[in-house]
Amino acid sequence: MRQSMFIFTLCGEQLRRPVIKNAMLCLVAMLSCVCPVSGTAHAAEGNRPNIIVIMADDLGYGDVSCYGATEIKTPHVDRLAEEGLLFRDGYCSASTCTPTRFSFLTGMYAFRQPGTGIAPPNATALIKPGTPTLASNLKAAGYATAVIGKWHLGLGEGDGPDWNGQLNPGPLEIGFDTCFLLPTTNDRVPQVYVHDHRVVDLDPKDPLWVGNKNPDGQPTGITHRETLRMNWTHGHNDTIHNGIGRIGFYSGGHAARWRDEDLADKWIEQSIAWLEDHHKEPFFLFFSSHDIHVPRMPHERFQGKSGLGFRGDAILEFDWSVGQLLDTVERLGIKENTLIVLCSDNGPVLDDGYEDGAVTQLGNHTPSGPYRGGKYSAYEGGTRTPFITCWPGTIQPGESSQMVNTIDLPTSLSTLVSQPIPESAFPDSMNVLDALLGTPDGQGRTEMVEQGTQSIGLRVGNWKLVRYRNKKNTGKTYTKVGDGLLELYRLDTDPGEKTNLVASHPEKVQELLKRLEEIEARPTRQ
Ligand SMILES: [Ca+2]
Repeated sequence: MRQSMFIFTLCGEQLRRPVIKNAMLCLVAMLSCVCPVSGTAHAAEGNRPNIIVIMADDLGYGDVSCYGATEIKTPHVDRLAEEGLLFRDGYCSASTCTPTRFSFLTGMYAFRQPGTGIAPPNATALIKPGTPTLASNLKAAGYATAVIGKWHLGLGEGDGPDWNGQLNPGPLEIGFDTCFLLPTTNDRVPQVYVHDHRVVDLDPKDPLWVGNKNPDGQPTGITHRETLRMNWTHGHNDTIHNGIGRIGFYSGGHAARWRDEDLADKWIEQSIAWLEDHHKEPFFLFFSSHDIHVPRMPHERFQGKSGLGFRGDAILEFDWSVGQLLDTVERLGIKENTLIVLCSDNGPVLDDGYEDGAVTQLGNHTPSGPYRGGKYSAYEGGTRTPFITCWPGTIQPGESSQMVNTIDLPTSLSTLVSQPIPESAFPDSMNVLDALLGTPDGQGRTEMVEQGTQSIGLRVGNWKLVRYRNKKNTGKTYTKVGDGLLELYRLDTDPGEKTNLVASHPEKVQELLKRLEEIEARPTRQ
């Protein structure tokens, strides 16, 4: 198993390259210095493509037109799919933000580490310095690394982030050269940017305070509800910023506060600048969009454009962001040496705390496509999400039914760049590189955990077990919670998970339950 990590696998007959072990890369690099236009040099470059992971926030399987959406058009995501490989069985590892992002970087199921649920505003760094991550391993391989956009994996240590001082540890302590962040989520305080270890534009005379209690009798979403320009439906009624109630309180830092409408433009501005600076060296950009998470307040130029309310408008803004990145890669002349992976951090939700038209203007739009559930859920709609890989000239355009997961990217991309994986790192991350590249015999996963907030799923082949905790969901969200503590489905004949087969297939239930308990007890990649 370990041996295979050092092997660059093959991609199409005309692109077939010799197996290259990591130790040979130095020799290849030396040769390429002498003969920069030789075939050997091109082979070496091909082993070290630039990597951009575009992660959407709360984007569902049915939210983009290349996955079947008919009520909204996403031409830029569609362009990526037309030039790349669209996965019908592409997943994120959990149905909420923090655990999927944690697993995407660490290659470990989030349930193994307590505190990796939805991180609160003052969460400290969930990934401790020195933990091997996808970023640290690509950095070790010589890649320039950056994360731009939403973080939501905590900053700092001890009692909480030092918002007025050094915000470390954070991304820079786990492998990123630089970061430009939305530190938590757009609905959680504070509404500021973080660049590397500092809040951007913070005036020391107006210090930033973040906490759980109203510090100064300031207006809140409860006391001044009538002043809000976007009403809340549950939660989201503490500090008011930009006319919108948030989760948590803060004071100060007024010069540093952003407008929701400007976030997407800022991520693109920062990303383009970073790509222009680093496009001549191997790079890894984690482009972490806040779209389409609540509060959905896209830039004015997208408002009202989808006809589906601000949720649809935010999808258009995300699609625009994808287009900007694709255009930049093309303009910089690195299109054929850049692998782009597009994914989401969890499935869709309509009412996630605000009245933004997502419910009332939904019309015939189906955010989860044919699948049941969405954000928070262990049903397919919670984790089966858009997943596209694109690498022109290497990945043949098409569709794939191989099962792949964002948790597999640390091992698979390390394998791609022939970077050895530290002992015990990425314990649940499988090497599905061949499947990601669409090689004819490339195999994806055979089994996979789908982590919800009140339930956990295990898919093995076409069988799917859902196991609930006793505590039931509040029912305030798009997610519908099932009746029993155990449910069993056949995804090939019942993709919508409508017919619970627990009673008729007790042996299969016990088989999958035993396997789930085994996985919970120890990592899946031995
Ligand atoms: Ca999310």
